[in-house]
Amino acid sequence: MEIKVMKKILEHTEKAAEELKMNLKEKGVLYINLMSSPGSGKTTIIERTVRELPEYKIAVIEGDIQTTLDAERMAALGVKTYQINTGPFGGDCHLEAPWIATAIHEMGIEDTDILFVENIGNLVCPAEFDVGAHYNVVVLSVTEGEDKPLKYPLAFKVSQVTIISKTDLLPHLDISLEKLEENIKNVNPEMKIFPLSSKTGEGFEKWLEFLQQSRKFL
Ligand SMILES: Nc1nc2c(ncn2[C@@H]2O[C@H](COP(=O)(O)OP(=O)(O)O)[C@@H](O)[C@H]2O)c(=O)[nH]1
Ligand SMILES: [Mg+2]
Repeated sequence: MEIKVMKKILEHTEKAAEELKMNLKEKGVLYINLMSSPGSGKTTIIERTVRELPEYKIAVIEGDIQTTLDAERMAALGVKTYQINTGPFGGDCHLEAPWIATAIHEMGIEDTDILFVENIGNLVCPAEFDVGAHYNVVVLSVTEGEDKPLKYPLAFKVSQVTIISKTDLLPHLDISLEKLEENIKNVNPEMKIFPLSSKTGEGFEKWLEFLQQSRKFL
């Protein structure tokens, strides 16, 4: 009996993910799910992307356990935004497709070109739940060390893109970018990797080009 209930919930979540993927594609909305540990630079990447792509209508769903701080950063840019807080209902460390579907329904997605979901900050739980994104993007900052793709492989296995963020800090660190990229490729040989800095804009154009091409050929 218990097993039946669990299966039902999982089926519901998987169905919602599939529907989101399909519906947003039909509507011409590129759907990107950003995952990373807290502080890797997800919100800052979205902020710079919004500024650099003024011709695109961008919507953002923010996932956090508490606070509307990230949604406030988005609202300050005039971006359509919606905050999901999991704190009031158990403090989940990930977002699920049905909640995103509800957020989309409530905020409205008409005339949107790109939807970013900023998942809850950690490299473990979000990777376990398919939210139906067209691309899962894992963000890893250079301060986190070369070994993280090996220690948290699932996030890298379920993602198609890795952003290596904060490259402006490289001169202050001992990390080897080469070794980091090698570790990522060992976990996922197909991974597209974009090293960039949201602060200086170095490497950012390749990420923007990826978004533009993905939106065009959705
Ligand atoms: N030096 C540097 N700092 C950055 C960069 N991107 C983000 N940060 C800083 O890293 C901290 C966390 O960034 P945030 O975008 O809030 O991370 P999030 O928790 O993943 O959304 C903030 O203090 C940012 O200013 C970057 O490219 N270079
Ligand atoms: Mg954030």
